[in-house]
Amino acid sequence: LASGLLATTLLAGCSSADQNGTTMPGITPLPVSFELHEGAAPFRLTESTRIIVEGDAATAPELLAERLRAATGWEVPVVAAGSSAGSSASDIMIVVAPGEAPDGAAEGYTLEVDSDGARIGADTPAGAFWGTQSLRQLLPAAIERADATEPDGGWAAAAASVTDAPRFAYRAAMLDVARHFFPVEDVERYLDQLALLKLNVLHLHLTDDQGWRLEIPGRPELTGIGASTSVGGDGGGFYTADDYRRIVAYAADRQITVVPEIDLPGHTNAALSATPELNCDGVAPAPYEGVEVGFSSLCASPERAEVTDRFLADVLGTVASLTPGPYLHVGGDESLATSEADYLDLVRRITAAAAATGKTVIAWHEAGASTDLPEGTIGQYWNFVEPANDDEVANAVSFVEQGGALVMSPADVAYLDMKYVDDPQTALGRTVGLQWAKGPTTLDEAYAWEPTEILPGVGETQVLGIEAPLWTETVSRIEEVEFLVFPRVTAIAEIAWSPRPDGGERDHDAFFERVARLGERWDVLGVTYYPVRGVPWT
Ligand code: TNX
Repeated sequence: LASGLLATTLLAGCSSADQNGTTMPGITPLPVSFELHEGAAPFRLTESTRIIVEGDAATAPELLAERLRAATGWEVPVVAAGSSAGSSASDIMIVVAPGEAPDGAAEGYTLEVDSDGARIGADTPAGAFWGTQSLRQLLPAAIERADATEPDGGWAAAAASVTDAPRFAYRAAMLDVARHFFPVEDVERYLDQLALLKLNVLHLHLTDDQGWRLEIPGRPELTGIGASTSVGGDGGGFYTADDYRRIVAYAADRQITVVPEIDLPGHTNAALSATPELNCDGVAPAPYEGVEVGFSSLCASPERAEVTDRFLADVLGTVASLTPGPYLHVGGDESLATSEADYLDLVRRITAAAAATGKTVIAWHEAGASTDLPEGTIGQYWNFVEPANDDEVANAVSFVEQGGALVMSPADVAYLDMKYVDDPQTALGRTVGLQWAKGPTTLDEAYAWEPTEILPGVGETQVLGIEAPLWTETVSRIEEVEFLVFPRVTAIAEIAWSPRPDGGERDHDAFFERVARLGERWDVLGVTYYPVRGVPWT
């Protein structure tokens, strides 16, 4: 750790270019330890570079090879260790074996880069994959290209030693595909960019008042009329079971777990409009294309119990069976159309149906009002860094009291759909985002909070992780999603991955410097981002 702090200090003090004109590298999120061997000869990719694999590194070697091949035009074969003569100075070794990761950390890795070669060591394929993402960030931004053009200075990576492992196990971004629908290709593009930041969870908000986005066998009406709308009449859409499987597989290849959310019992107008018998009065409401919240609910009445419970079992059973990951998110937020007693009854039945699938249940923190949560249910806190009132705190802490933990998403710092200061226009010529939390959110604010200091009794071991949600009431195209997400999601990724700084103070200048380095990569990748003030963009 000491060497990591040293390197951080060195990086912070440096201008972004050294005397050869090459850009000082940075790795985001900041590793536990990152030591640049200044003055030492760099590692260089050459026409004969190979990726040599020992142990099971899953997709990490091939995905790295694809990137290097596209950028360099070279062959970059992936070979098994021992199948050829020893490694040479331009090779990349990836070793997955017990004892390789620091302290045996499940997602940890070591990375050694110098003129004798590059080597990644990890205990798991996940660790190996995160190691390749760090190596990628040590190479010039041109490594993100696909036109085989060597940059000035060649394909060099500064000599460095990295020892790294994440602080939190759950490092998430959420995409709301209900208010506006985003096709599989958009989600894959999003996953690519999350992987670069070592985020390992994609929470998909699959249903809301404005749309139902996942095919459920035997219930075609849900993806019929239920998927026909979105906010503002921008058209509908949904994922077939195969589409969803493609997303899950693409994510898994990048060590990302998909957490599906079916938002219940509120935020259900799409389901109610498609299924008359779910309504207390048996009458389906019209589809909804506005942006109000809190007006819809499943029916708690005993006369609807059978049909409602069958719906819950069908839907949650299907989603669970399509999802290899351990989690199932059942919403629970903003159920303002039910009495407290009805809400508690519905939450009990919903979470029980979800737990019956064998998954670990996740719910927005309001659901902590229930004392009947299945053992280990995870709460997602979305109130503010300074909680607005005692109820928000009590509901959130209730998950811990019932044997669970929390994912922290305080809206005033982690909500990516909050506006930027200056309210800039997107390429489509409109301003986007909301400001109900605490007004616009700056990159500084997104970076300047500590997840273990928000709720009493919710410290390091009760925080499962951090999530940055992106609600899509105001954005309909993936470019606009990216505009809101980048660069602010980097702050969330770093709080989730990097060690809590000594003394608690984060180094904003050094962080902004590294965000500028990411900006060079996003430029090459064609990722849309808003060049916020304060970052030394180049
Ligand atoms: C609150 S956060 C909501 C969403 C909105 C979002 C907009 C939460 C659990 N519910 O329904 O889309 O605010 O920022």
